[in-house]
Amino acid sequence: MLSKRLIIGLISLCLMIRCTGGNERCGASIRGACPPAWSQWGDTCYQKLKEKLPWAEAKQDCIKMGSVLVMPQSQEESKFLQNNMHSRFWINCSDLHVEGTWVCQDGTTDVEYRNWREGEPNNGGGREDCAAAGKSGWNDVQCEDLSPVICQRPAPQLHF
Ligand SMILES: [Ca+2]
Ligand SMILES: [Ca+2]
Repeated sequence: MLSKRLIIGLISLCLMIRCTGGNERCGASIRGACPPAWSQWGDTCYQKLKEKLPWAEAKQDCIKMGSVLVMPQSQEESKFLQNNMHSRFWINCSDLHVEGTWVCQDGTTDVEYRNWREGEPNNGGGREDCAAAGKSGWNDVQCEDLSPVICQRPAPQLHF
């Protein structure tokens, strides 16, 4: 099973490389399978990191892996992540720049979806600026807290 996914991953990688640079044969494309160790939901691949990390480190570690910190954009996506990855995890959502103004981003694209738990965000103790998703919704917590990390990246594209 793993080797089959590896082969598919390699094929899609080769196709991706071959198709860069405006090759005319590569007009159409579809999303392929995720690389090994990544779980797929729709057009996105997800991976849970082994360690719990503070929020800023979580963001950095995802970037190092060629991905971004997860930012669920629907109830269905949140449910998939909770059932398959972890019940609680950091999301790419903070009010670090302007207190009370939450910036939630899929990479660098702003995301409108919100799923705050009742009574949150409450900026507890005056220093809760990073958001974590849990079973009953999101909560703002201290950015230095250690939480599980899920990284996301688009599924590789297959070109034809
Ligand atoms: Ca805050
Ligand atoms: Ca809170």
